[in-house]
Amino acid sequence: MNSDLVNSDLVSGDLFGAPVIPGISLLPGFAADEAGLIAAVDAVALVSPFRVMAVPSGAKMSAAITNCGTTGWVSDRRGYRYQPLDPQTGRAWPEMPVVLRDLAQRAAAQAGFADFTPDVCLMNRYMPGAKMGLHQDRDEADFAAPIVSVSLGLPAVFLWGGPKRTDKTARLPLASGDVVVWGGRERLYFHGIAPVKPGSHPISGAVRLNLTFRRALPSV
Ligand code: MD3
Ligand code: FE
Repeated sequence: MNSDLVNSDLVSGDLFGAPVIPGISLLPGFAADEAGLIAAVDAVALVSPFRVMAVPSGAKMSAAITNCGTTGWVSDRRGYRYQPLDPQTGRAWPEMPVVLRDLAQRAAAQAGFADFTPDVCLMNRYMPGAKMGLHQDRDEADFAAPIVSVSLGLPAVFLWGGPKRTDKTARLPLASGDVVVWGGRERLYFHGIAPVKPGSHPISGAVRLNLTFRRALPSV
């Protein structure tokens, strides 16, 4: 499935951002203010630093993560969950910066999700060689809400599978400033990130950042 996917298949099909593939909208370069967004990430990381988390097997993830918003995604030997306190600081996660929330809401609206109210932004930081294995995002309460993904810094190849782990994966290059909105049934598809290639980005240096805006807790 998806074996013939190319970048242009995902580009919004009309001026109003209606997706060609239901449930997915690629908005190339939508995150234009890379410097302002990276500065907002840096401010969050001053309060809740990026850290490498363990997964239930005991292995370490290869990307470092942090969160902002009213809750945050965490992983440890006990499993995956959202929790309101940063386990490393014992304090609330930092508030979601307005420039980040505003970007996510504008991207969601462009993709047809007018009332997206994210309560968390999960931030992934990849050094060259870091990757993310195929997985589903299913720790959120409401799969009807989309996930808005913002890529900054070094480019990466996004691996996009299907509803089953064994489904064939397509490769989609993601550049700094690209935004993808995932909704509909594709919201639960397997996906991952190929090892990030060495390189340097003028603002982030040898780092790729990915921000995913999510609705983790029930909205009612
Ligand atoms: C498709 N992050 O944090 S973002 C993750 O680039 C994650 O760091 C990757 O997968 C990254 O969970 C990919 C794009 C993305 C995020 C969530 C999705 C694609 C998705 C959820 C469902 C389907
Ligand atoms: Fe994911």
